[in-house]
Amino acid sequence: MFFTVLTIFPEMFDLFWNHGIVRRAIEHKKILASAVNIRDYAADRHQATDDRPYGGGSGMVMKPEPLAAAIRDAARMRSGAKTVLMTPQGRVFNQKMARELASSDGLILVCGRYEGVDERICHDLIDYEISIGDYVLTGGELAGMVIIDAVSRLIPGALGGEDAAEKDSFSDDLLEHAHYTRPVIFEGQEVPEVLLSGHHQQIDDWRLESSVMRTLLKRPDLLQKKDLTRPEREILEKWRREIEYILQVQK
Ligand code: 4GY
Repeated sequence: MFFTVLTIFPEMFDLFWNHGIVRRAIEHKKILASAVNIRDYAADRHQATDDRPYGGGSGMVMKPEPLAAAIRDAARMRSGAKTVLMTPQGRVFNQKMARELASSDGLILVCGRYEGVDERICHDLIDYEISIGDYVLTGGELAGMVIIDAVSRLIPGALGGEDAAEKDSFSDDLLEHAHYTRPVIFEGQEVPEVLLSGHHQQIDDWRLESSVMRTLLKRPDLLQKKDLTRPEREILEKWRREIEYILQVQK
Protein backbone atom coordinates (compact mmCIF):
# COMPACT_ATOMS: atom_id res chain seq x y z
CA MET A 1 0.00 0.00 0.00
CA PHE A 2 1.07 3.61 -0.31
CA PHE A 3 1.09 6.67 1.90
CA THR A 4 1.27 10.15 0.43
CA VAL A 5 1.54 12.87 3.05
CA LEU A 6 0.62 16.43 2.13
CA THR A 7 2.32 18.93 4.42
CA ILE A 8 4.16 22.23 4.44
CA PHE A 9 6.90 20.51 6.49
CA PRO A 10 7.90 17.43 4.45
CA GLU A 11 11.34 17.41 6.18
CA MET A 12 9.57 16.24 9.34
CA PHE A 13 9.18 12.85 7.64
CA ASP A 14 12.83 12.36 6.60
CA LEU A 15 13.80 10.51 9.79
CA PHE A 16 10.43 8.86 10.08
CA TRP A 17 10.67 7.04 6.72
CA ASN A 18 14.16 5.87 7.61
CA HIS A 19 13.70 3.98 10.83
CA GLY A 20 12.12 0.87 12.27
CA ILE A 21 8.98 -0.68 10.95
CA VAL A 22 8.26 1.91 8.30
CA ARG A 23 11.74 1.58 6.85
CA ARG A 24 11.50 -2.21 6.85
CA ALA A 25 8.12 -2.09 5.13
CA ILE A 26 9.54 0.26 2.49
CA GLU A 27 12.59 -1.95 1.95
CA HIS A 28 10.41 -5.05 1.60
CA LYS A 29 8.29 -3.10 -0.91
CA LYS A 30 5.21 -3.54 1.27
CA ILE A 31 4.65 0.20 1.31
CA LEU A 32 5.47 3.21 -0.84
CA ALA A 33 5.79 6.44 1.09
CA SER A 34 6.39 10.08 0.29
CA ALA A 35 5.86 13.50 1.79
CA VAL A 36 4.82 16.20 -0.66
CA ASN A 37 5.19 19.91 -0.02
CA ILE A 38 1.86 21.70 -0.39
CA ARG A 39 3.86 24.87 -1.03
CA ASP A 40 4.93 23.42 -4.39
CA TYR A 41 1.30 23.86 -5.47
CA ALA A 42 1.03 27.50 -4.40
CA ALA A 43 0.60 29.74 -7.41
CA ASP A 44 1.48 33.23 -6.15
CA ARG A 45 5.03 34.53 -6.08
CA HIS A 46 5.28 34.22 -2.28
CA GLN A 47 4.08 30.61 -2.49
CA ALA A 48 1.60 31.35 0.29
CA THR A 49 -0.31 28.41 1.76
CA ASP A 50 -2.21 30.49 4.34
CA ASP A 51 -4.41 33.56 4.38
CA ARG A 52 -6.41 35.70 6.83
CA PRO A 53 -9.73 34.31 8.07
CA TYR A 54 -12.99 35.72 6.69
CA GLY A 55 -14.89 37.21 9.60
CA GLY A 56 -11.70 38.37 11.23
CA GLY A 57 -9.87 37.09 14.26
CA SER A 58 -6.37 36.02 15.02
CA GLY A 59 -4.37 33.35 13.26
CA MET A 60 -4.36 32.18 9.69
CA VAL A 61 -6.28 29.62 7.65
CA MET A 62 -4.86 27.16 5.15
CA LYS A 63 -5.75 28.40 1.67
CA PRO A 64 -7.90 26.04 -0.37
CA GLU A 65 -6.31 26.32 -3.84
CA PRO A 66 -2.80 24.92 -3.19
CA LEU A 67 -4.21 22.19 -0.97
CA ALA A 68 -6.86 21.21 -3.53
CA ALA A 69 -4.23 21.08 -6.29
CA ALA A 70 -1.95 18.93 -4.10
CA ILE A 71 -4.74 16.51 -3.18
CA ARG A 72 -5.91 16.16 -6.80
CA ASP A 73 -2.37 15.58 -8.04
CA ALA A 74 -1.73 12.93 -5.38
CA ALA A 75 -5.05 11.21 -6.14
CA ARG A 76 -4.26 11.22 -9.86
CA MET A 77 -0.90 9.54 -9.23
CA ARG A 78 -2.29 7.04 -6.74
CA SER A 79 -5.64 5.74 -7.89
CA GLY A 80 -7.73 3.95 -5.28
CA ALA A 81 -6.45 6.25 -2.57
CA LYS A 82 -8.61 7.44 0.31
CA THR A 83 -7.97 11.00 1.46
CA VAL A 84 -7.71 11.55 5.20
CA LEU A 85 -7.64 14.88 7.04
CA MET A 86 -5.86 14.80 10.40
CA THR A 87 -8.03 16.85 12.76
CA PRO A 88 -9.26 16.78 16.37
CA GLN A 89 -12.76 16.93 14.84
CA GLY A 90 -12.37 13.49 13.25
CA ARG A 91 -13.30 10.00 14.36
CA VAL A 92 -10.96 8.95 17.15
CA PHE A 93 -8.38 6.50 15.82
CA ASN A 94 -8.19 3.00 17.24
CA GLN A 95 -6.84 -0.45 16.36
CA LYS A 96 -9.99 -1.42 14.50
CA MET A 97 -9.62 1.62 12.22
CA ALA A 98 -5.93 0.74 11.75
CA ARG A 99 -6.97 -2.71 10.50
CA GLU A 100 -9.54 -1.19 8.14
CA LEU A 101 -7.04 1.28 6.73
CA ALA A 102 -4.41 -1.47 6.34
CA SER A 103 -6.70 -3.25 3.89
CA SER A 104 -7.02 -0.18 1.63
CA ASP A 105 -4.92 0.48 -1.49
CA GLY A 106 -3.42 3.58 0.01
CA LEU A 107 -3.91 6.79 1.90
CA ILE A 108 -3.37 10.44 1.15
CA LEU A 109 -2.88 12.06 4.55
CA VAL A 110 -3.59 15.77 4.66
CA CYS A 111 -1.72 17.55 7.45
CA GLY A 112 -3.06 20.99 8.26
CA ARG A 113 -1.26 23.83 10.03
CA TYR A 114 -2.19 27.27 11.36
CA GLU A 115 -5.68 27.61 12.87
CA GLY A 116 -7.27 25.20 10.43
CA VAL A 117 -8.08 24.24 6.87
CA ASP A 118 -10.63 26.05 4.67
CA GLU A 119 -13.93 24.21 5.21
CA ARG A 120 -14.58 23.74 1.50
CA ILE A 121 -11.58 21.38 1.24
CA CYS A 122 -13.19 19.08 3.79
CA HIS A 123 -16.48 18.94 1.90
CA ASP A 124 -15.24 18.01 -1.54
CA LEU A 125 -11.84 16.39 -1.28
CA ILE A 126 -11.71 14.49 2.02
CA ASP A 127 -13.01 10.93 2.48
CA TYR A 128 -12.31 10.60 6.22
CA GLU A 129 -11.49 12.93 9.08
CA ILE A 130 -9.41 11.16 11.73
CA SER A 131 -8.27 12.35 15.16
CA ILE A 132 -5.56 10.60 17.17
CA GLY A 133 -7.03 11.85 20.44
CA ASP A 134 -8.74 14.69 22.26
CA TYR A 135 -5.94 17.22 22.34
CA VAL A 136 -4.75 19.90 19.94
CA LEU A 137 -1.45 19.65 18.07
CA THR A 138 0.18 22.47 16.15
CA GLY A 139 -0.13 20.50 12.93
CA GLY A 140 -1.38 17.21 11.53
CA GLU A 141 2.11 15.79 10.84
CA LEU A 142 2.63 13.93 14.13
CA ALA A 143 -0.90 12.56 13.87
CA GLY A 144 -0.17 11.38 10.32
CA MET A 145 2.94 9.56 11.56
CA VAL A 146 0.87 7.85 14.23
CA ILE A 147 -1.55 6.53 11.61
CA ILE A 148 1.22 5.40 9.26
CA ASP A 149 3.09 3.64 12.08
CA ALA A 150 0.01 1.80 13.35
CA VAL A 151 -1.16 0.83 9.84
CA SER A 152 2.27 -0.20 8.50
CA ARG A 153 2.88 -2.79 11.19
CA LEU A 154 -0.36 -4.55 10.24
CA ILE A 155 0.64 -5.07 6.61
CA PRO A 156 1.51 -8.76 6.15
CA GLY A 157 5.26 -9.20 5.84
CA ALA A 158 6.13 -5.69 7.07
CA LEU A 159 6.95 -6.66 10.65
CA GLY A 160 9.21 -9.63 10.00
CA GLY A 161 7.78 -12.05 12.58
CA GLU A 162 4.54 -12.42 10.59
CA ASP A 163 1.98 -12.92 13.36
CA ALA A 164 3.49 -10.66 16.02
CA ALA A 165 1.07 -7.81 15.32
CA GLU A 166 -1.93 -10.07 15.75
CA LYS A 167 -0.93 -11.09 19.26
CA ASP A 168 -0.45 -7.73 20.89
CA SER A 169 -2.59 -5.29 22.82
CA PHE A 170 -5.99 -4.57 21.36
CA SER A 171 -5.85 -7.10 18.52
CA ASP A 172 -8.26 -9.11 20.68
CA ASP A 173 -9.39 -6.24 22.92
CA LEU A 174 -7.17 -7.30 25.80
CA LEU A 175 -3.97 -5.67 27.00
CA GLU A 176 -0.70 -7.53 26.53
CA HIS A 177 0.54 -9.88 29.24
CA ALA A 178 3.62 -8.88 31.25
CA HIS A 179 7.00 -9.39 29.55
CA TYR A 180 10.30 -10.49 31.05
CA THR A 181 13.81 -11.03 29.76
CA ARG A 182 17.16 -11.79 31.44
CA PRO A 183 18.33 -11.61 34.19
CA VAL A 184 16.14 -13.96 36.26
CA ILE A 185 16.48 -11.61 39.25
CA PHE A 186 16.57 -7.86 38.63
CA GLU A 187 16.94 -5.57 41.67
CA GLY A 188 15.43 -8.24 43.88
CA GLN A 189 12.44 -8.93 41.59
CA GLU A 190 12.10 -12.40 40.11
CA VAL A 191 10.68 -13.58 36.82
CA PRO A 192 7.50 -15.65 37.39
CA GLU A 193 8.66 -19.25 37.69
CA VAL A 194 6.26 -20.71 35.13
CA LEU A 195 7.97 -18.71 32.37
CA LEU A 196 11.23 -20.56 33.09
CA SER A 197 9.55 -23.96 33.13
CA GLY A 198 9.43 -24.61 29.38
CA HIS A 199 5.86 -25.88 29.86
CA HIS A 200 4.13 -24.25 26.89
CA GLN A 201 0.52 -24.86 27.92
CA GLN A 202 1.14 -23.46 31.39
CA ILE A 203 2.95 -20.48 29.90
CA ASP A 204 0.00 -19.76 27.56
CA ASP A 205 -2.41 -20.05 30.50
CA TRP A 206 -0.27 -17.68 32.59
CA ARG A 207 -0.11 -15.16 29.74
CA LEU A 208 -3.87 -15.19 29.24
CA GLU A 209 -4.40 -14.67 32.96
CA SER A 210 -1.85 -11.84 32.95
CA SER A 211 -3.68 -10.21 29.99
CA VAL A 212 -7.12 -10.51 31.51
CA MET A 213 -6.07 -9.23 34.94
CA ARG A 214 -4.08 -6.31 33.56
CA THR A 215 -7.06 -5.34 31.45
CA LEU A 216 -9.37 -5.58 34.47
CA LEU A 217 -7.09 -3.39 36.58
CA LYS A 218 -5.84 -0.89 33.98
CA ARG A 219 -8.62 -0.70 31.37
CA PRO A 220 -11.88 -2.16 32.71
CA ASP A 221 -13.73 -0.25 29.96
CA LEU A 222 -12.25 -2.67 27.41
CA LEU A 223 -13.74 -5.68 29.19
CA GLN A 224 -17.19 -4.05 29.22
CA LYS A 225 -17.47 -4.03 25.44
CA LYS A 226 -15.66 -7.30 24.77
CA ASP A 227 -17.22 -10.67 23.95
CA LEU A 228 -15.32 -12.80 26.45
CA THR A 229 -14.13 -16.25 25.48
CA ARG A 230 -14.83 -19.08 27.90
CA PRO A 231 -11.26 -19.18 29.35
CA GLU A 232 -11.36 -15.39 29.78
CA ARG A 233 -14.68 -15.60 31.63
CA GLU A 234 -13.32 -18.36 33.85
CA ILE A 235 -10.27 -16.28 34.83
CA LEU A 236 -12.47 -13.31 35.74
CA GLU A 237 -14.84 -15.49 37.77
CA LYS A 238 -11.96 -17.15 39.60
CA TRP A 239 -10.61 -13.73 40.61
CA ARG A 240 -14.03 -12.41 41.49
CA ARG A 241 -14.49 -15.34 43.93
CA GLU A 242 -10.97 -14.84 45.27
CA ILE A 243 -11.53 -11.12 45.90
CA GLU A 244 -14.95 -11.69 47.48
CA TYR A 245 -13.38 -14.25 49.81
CA ILE A 246 -10.58 -11.87 50.81
CA LEU A 247 -13.02 -9.02 51.49
CA GLN A 248 -15.29 -11.34 53.45
CA VAL A 249 -12.62 -12.68 55.84
CA GLN A 250 -11.48 -9.10 56.47
CA LYS A 251 -14.80 -8.05 57.99
N1 4GY B 1 -5.64 15.67 17.67
N2 4GY B 1 -5.63 14.31 15.76
C1 4GY B 1 -4.93 16.33 15.39
C2 4GY B 1 -4.55 17.73 15.57
C3 4GY B 1 -3.75 19.77 14.47
C4 4GY B 1 -4.80 23.03 12.86
C5 4GY B 1 -5.69 21.17 11.50
C6 4GY B 1 -5.41 15.46 16.37
O1 4GY B 1 -5.32 14.44 14.49
N3 4GY B 1 -4.89 15.67 14.24
O2 4GY B 1 -4.53 18.21 16.68
N4 4GY B 1 -4.21 18.40 14.44
C7 4GY B 1 -4.63 20.71 13.70
C8 4GY B 1 -3.98 22.05 13.68
C9 4GY B 1 -5.05 22.53 11.49
C10 4GY B 1 -4.88 20.19 12.30
